[in-house]
Amino acid sequence: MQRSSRQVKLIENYIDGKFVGGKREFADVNPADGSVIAQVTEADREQVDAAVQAARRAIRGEWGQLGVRERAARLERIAHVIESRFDCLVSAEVADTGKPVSLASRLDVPRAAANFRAFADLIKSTGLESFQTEGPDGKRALNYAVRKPLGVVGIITPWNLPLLLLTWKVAPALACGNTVVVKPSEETPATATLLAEMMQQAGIPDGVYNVVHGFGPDSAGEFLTRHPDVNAVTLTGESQTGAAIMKTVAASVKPVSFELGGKNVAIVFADCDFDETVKGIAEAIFTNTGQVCLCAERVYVERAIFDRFVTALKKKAEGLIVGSPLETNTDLGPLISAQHREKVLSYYRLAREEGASLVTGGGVPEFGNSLDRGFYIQPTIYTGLKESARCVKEEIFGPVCHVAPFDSEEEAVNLANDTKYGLAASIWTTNLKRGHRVAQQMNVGITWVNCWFLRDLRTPFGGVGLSGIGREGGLHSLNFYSELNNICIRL
Ligand code: NAD
Ligand code: 6OD
Repeated sequence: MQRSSRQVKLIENYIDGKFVGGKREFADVNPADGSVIAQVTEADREQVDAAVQAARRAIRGEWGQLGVRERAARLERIAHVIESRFDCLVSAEVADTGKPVSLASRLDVPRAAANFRAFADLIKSTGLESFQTEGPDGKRALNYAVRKPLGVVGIITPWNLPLLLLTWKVAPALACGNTVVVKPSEETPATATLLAEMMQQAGIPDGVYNVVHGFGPDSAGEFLTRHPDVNAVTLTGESQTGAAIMKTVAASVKPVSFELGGKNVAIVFADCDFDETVKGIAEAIFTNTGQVCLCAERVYVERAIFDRFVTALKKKAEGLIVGSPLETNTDLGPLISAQHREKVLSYYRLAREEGASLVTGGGVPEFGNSLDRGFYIQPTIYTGLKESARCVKEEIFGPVCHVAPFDSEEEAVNLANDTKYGLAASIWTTNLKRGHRVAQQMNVGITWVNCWFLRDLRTPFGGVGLSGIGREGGLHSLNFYSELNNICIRL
């Protein structure tokens, strides 16, 4: 519940079907103007334990007895409740993240409902493999597998697409019959908490969905991942957070799924559909103020069109409206926090030190009103950096890219793959043979050709290298969120 009898709202933990306060609180800040939206209760070790124990009990209760059809029906009900409270979720997401209301309405909230529907459909329709086996004695046996829940799943999520990324994990976890304890980002606690109310409305039994608020190390995140009764951990976040959690869970050998950072590439060939490509690349760089793990921060353009392309991209960037997330024509809201803006600005300074030429942006916009208290930043384009520059190698996670020319397909592939990350790539060409050929050489989990962030929830999603471990999406999610028990019967 979000109590509002005090000066600001209180966002509480949700444990065993009840909203519970605690000893310590922290502020939830609106990035659009720096105002405090709410105080948030930080879960201590005992509360995280209470959430995990509630989740354990819930598996043994009504939830654990439900058949697949009824579980799927409950997921569909959650999707329905999300849609019925669409505006409330949009407002909460916009206030927490500063993302434009148009983006939250188009992407975040519809995807939350779609996540539940997709996994409700999938769990109903997915079969499992079976084999007729001939033993050494010539006698036959039948092998078949059954899917069982893992148990209690710890779900840790970031601030950039809070509800979308939370439901992306909660939906398949519940579809497989697990119970969950979720730890949303400390920057964006609101929609995970609203979802708790929606779980109640949808008839999800107490203890199946629990929310603990707080930070990572020595706080709710670490207490959850370290808990011996948590059977699996799934994280979306920074690569170094994945490394820290991996250490924490190593002793108990818990399964992990990690969706981590990226330094994504876009490759533009001279034969691309020029206008469509400029539009598509601008989206790939600037959507959500560059705070999407899939955003392109490295753009390689075939030399024949390099100057024309940079000029067109500059024009596009300069036409973007940076402003209040509440205005329907705003393209870019603020960054998530003052601290994150300082990090992105430090890269803007570093780019200059590393010898970049600034094409556009590079600073902070001035509004002359209350928005100056928000964490806004200019969309920024650089050229001229060496490939070894830190700005070309490190994830910045802001509305910024570096554009560089290439002379051959082979060179473009080598440049694209010269990174420790490996999340997403996009390739822009009207030569589809080339599109397939180059796509298949990308060392990433997801490659788009002539599009970006076009999602089908049944497809594998994840990264290689520093970008993650494992794949979620469709059957891959079902396989992560369940244990397969193979049964062999002598016939
Ligand atoms: P973050 O790693 O700082 O935080 C993510 C979550 O992990 C938060 O809830 C945080 O409290 C928690 N956490 C941090 N340290 C922890 C620890 N030691 N133990 C347990 N929990 C801990 O990430 P962020 O800043 O919130 O999000 C931005 C990052 O997420 C970027 O690197 C971005 O690329 C990545 N991301 C990846 C994907 C993907 O699908 N691959 C999607 C979105 C964001
Ligand atoms: O679309 C998705 O399923 C997904 N996981 C998107 C991740 C976006 C990263 O910020």
